[in-house]
Amino acid sequence: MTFTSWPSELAEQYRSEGLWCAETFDDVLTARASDPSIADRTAVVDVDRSCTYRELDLRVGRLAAGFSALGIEPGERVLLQMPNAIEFVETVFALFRLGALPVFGLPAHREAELVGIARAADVVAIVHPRVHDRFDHSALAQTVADQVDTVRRLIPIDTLESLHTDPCGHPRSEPESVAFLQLSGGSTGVPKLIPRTHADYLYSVWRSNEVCGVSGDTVYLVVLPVAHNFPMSSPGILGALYAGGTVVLSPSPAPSAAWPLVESERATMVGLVPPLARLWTETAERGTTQDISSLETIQVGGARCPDELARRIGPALGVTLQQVFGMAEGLVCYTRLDDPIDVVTRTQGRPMSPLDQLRLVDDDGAAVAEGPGFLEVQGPYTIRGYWNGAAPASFAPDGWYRTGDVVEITDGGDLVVLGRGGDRINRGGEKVSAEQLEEHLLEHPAVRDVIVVAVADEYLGERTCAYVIAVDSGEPPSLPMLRAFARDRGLADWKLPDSVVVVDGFPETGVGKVSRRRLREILTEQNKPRTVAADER
Ligand code: OOB
Repeated sequence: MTFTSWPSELAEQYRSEGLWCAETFDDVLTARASDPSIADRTAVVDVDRSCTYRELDLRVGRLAAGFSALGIEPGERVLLQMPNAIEFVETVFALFRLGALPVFGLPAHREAELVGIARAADVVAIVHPRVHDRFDHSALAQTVADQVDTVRRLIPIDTLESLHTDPCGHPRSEPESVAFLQLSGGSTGVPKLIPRTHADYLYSVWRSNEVCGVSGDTVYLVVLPVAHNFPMSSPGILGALYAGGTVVLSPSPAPSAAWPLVESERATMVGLVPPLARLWTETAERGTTQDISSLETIQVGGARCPDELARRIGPALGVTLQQVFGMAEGLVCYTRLDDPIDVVTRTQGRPMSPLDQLRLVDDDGAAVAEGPGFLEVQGPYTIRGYWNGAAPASFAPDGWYRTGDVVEITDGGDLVVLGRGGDRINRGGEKVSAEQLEEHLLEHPAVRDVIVVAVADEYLGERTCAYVIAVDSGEPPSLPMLRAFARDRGLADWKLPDSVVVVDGFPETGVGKVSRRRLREILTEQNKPRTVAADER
């Protein structure tokens, strides 16, 4: 079983109430490109070029035919590792047209992640840059292909143009079939791939547009990695394209790169993670000559936005702040654009759909009347299982998704995200699995045992700290040593430990063997009042 569908009564309700429609992403592009009032508007802009809806549609047709000529079949999976540029949008829509499934890797992923993803999804091809940010992605793609038998084709981005050929017919995808695979943040061993259908994802896109006020006049700027669920669909590039607006792709989130694009393209909306929101706010507070007055809404999500920062964003940047608490598995909560300032600065908003159902449970899964509690959810765009049934414990026996987030719900129905139980560290929006990092560090010859926990960080919110018990002899493990080791094992940079503390032993609880999870909790608790030194920066 690759995909777990919704219970039939719920699916029927979502259809009959008009949430799931008989439309695919390819239908949307075709419709916009053949609408005379939209066809010649700019659909996508990057630093090199731009294209209209009509041009995008034509190029997508030619690329889809090219992928087909390469032997890529409907239903097959293609791993994308693509930076923020127009080719990403063209490739995704070409795969939709063909009925093949994009799998959304990130440019920062390295061998450990990509091999895991390629295997779990049985990908047949990888689309990759040759070199990006001084890193050799061709060599990386080749390493992945050497280890994963299903990979038949490596497609460097600069060869996409040469694949273009005369469009040919492709069978239309079923609206309720899987459109693509997203990645779950902080995956361990086998990556958790998230199958999203056209119908469920399109609903989340158009409902996001309603909540976020997206229209044909919206110019949506992408500064986060475009393949991430937040800039993809909340309301993201798909929202802007659905509405007939314009997508602007910035290669970097730094004000020095992104603000000139805001000025030249008159961008109206952007999604940021909290550390970036802080950087943008501080840069604006110091004063800028760049004209960013076209910006109307700044969304902040991916990690908890500190209240103090939330209060400064609007005044500093002359925008309305919208907090977004979402997950690639589904549920997205937004503060509303007309919410009182208190709600906008102190909460992470409320579910976008009236048919989202939330419940709070305790450690044992029992319902708690009053929060805080672990959030569980089911709804019209929240998955019921990972691809191939991976990590079944992430779903309750009745199919609700266990988010792992500890939240409180205010009297007004807004969520306040308090943190997570367990093993995931949220490094300014980038998720790190403590378990995965521990597995890698345990392979180091100088490490006898290790527990990875989150420690508070002023800028990132959280960062990683590895508590290490060293082997008896030899040089004790140091931070540079362990970072280099983890990097060589193919971990993405953001997952390398930020600090290391060598300890003689782990806390005793007096009840015999303690689980790694419990140890993480104890060490996290011990950590709270002080910050750990030994930082590389
Ligand atoms: C977004 O998606 P993912 O899949 O990378 O991460 C989801 C997790 C949530 O379960 C939560 O732990 C954390 O990220 N998170 C937040 C948050 N937004 C996400 N924690 C506190 N406050 C927030 N505002 O991160 C994502 C997907 C769609 C839209 C926005 C973010």
